[in-house]
Amino acid sequence: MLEQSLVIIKPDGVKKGIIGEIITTFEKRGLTIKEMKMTTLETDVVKEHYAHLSDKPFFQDVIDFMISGPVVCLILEGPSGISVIRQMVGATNPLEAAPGTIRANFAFESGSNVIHASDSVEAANDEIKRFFA
Ligand code: IDP
Ligand code: MG
Repeated sequence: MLEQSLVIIKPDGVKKGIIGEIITTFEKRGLTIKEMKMTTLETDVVKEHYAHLSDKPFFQDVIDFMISGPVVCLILEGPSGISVIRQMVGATNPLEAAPGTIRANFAFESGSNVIHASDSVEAANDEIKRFFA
């Protein structure tokens, strides 16, 4: 089943100069880029996107981080796209991410873990509307 995922290359990924490398990783796997844009996110959009973390002590840090610089938003599509892309991204904590995943390759900290990817088809539908309205 073809599935779409909303992927965000976070401000740390953009600052590190690895936009191309991350996109190449997805392209080489065979995923299709349906949409792509560079933008700086607004606080309200990030608050909505990370509403499931609103009771966490690090919530404000996550918001501040996500608006700290430009990001690249993509809609990627492929067979079983949600789980394939989440596997390629790796665990939230890069220290626990499997070797070879994007977070294991490019990050050390949960707070700056380079990339977001939707965790379900339902979330992807909401997130695609949120970031590509
Ligand atoms: P995910 O990005 O792997 O789906 P979520 O639990 O949805 O992980 O959390 C969203 C984002 O919030 C993470 O990517 C990470 O940047 C940040 N985050 C999650 N847990 C922590 C934490 O324990 N400390 C700092 N930041 C965190
Ligand atoms: Mg998540």
